[in-house]
Amino acid sequence: ALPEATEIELIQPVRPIVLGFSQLGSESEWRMANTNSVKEAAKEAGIELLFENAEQSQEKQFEAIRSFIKRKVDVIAIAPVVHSGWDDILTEVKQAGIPLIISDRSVDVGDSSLYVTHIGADLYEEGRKAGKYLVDKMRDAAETIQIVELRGTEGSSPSIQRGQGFRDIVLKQPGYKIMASVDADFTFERGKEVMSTLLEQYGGEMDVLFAQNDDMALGAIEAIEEYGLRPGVDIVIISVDGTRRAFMKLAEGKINCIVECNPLLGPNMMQAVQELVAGRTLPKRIVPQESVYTEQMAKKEIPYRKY
Ligand code: GYE
Repeated sequence: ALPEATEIELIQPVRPIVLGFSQLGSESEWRMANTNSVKEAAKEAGIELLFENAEQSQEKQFEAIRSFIKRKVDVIAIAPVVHSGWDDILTEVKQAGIPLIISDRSVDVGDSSLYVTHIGADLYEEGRKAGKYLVDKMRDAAETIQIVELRGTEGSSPSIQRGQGFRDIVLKQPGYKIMASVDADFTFERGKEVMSTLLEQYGGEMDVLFAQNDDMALGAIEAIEEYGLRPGVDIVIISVDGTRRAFMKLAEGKINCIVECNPLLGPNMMQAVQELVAGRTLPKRIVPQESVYTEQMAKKEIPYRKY
């Protein structure tokens, strides 16, 4: 016998949730881990993911978001390349009635109802943690401590907020001086290039390098070694992220401190997507757990690093 109408309905597959995700680029190992985490978590949750890589262009992110609106996705998520300039496009999303998740970096918008939730690390606190490590390490230093900073992408929230957090700790102390602060785009190549130039300029005068991510720190380590100085010894190095590769340098004593920033945001994002589709409300801010690691802790931690 033919099944009843209601039974036919029951065996129809449910339409999967569709998520459009505008990723800002692929500049660093952190970013690759973040992308993989989102892709894997979507697969696991049975969510259909439309993934667009904007290659560091806000304009490309606008295009991706507009294409998601056109395709009437259920939820949009963005990892915004820069901090400002989002009001108009997010208003378009809101008018289309699509809930929006901000992932990783924050946005500076006049109306916070333009997004539902922001899932990502406390980037300002990361800068403060880096500063606190330095102040503790240098507590017995007699002379002025000369710092160089490698900044990430210009105008990006991690660069602005890590830089601010770091300054809010170290510049409150007597005897700290930031002698140079230069953009190096969160990449290995630029980190190496900029550090070489700074070494030519300042030579052995610098005591500390604060690299706003691991890729730049790893590039800078090569530059320091080529220049004939010992990273981690002649120049104290503090970095942010906590990639496996950076942990190896931490274990070797070539990096002195890593402030962890967790890129594995995929599972949190998928959970948020499912809850939004189910009509639930979410907290405005979701922050993953993060630690600070020093040389002594590095070897023990390496086998557990997931990125
Ligand atoms: O620290 C860096 C990446 O936005 C927190 O972006 C992220 C940062 C991360 O390129 O490695």
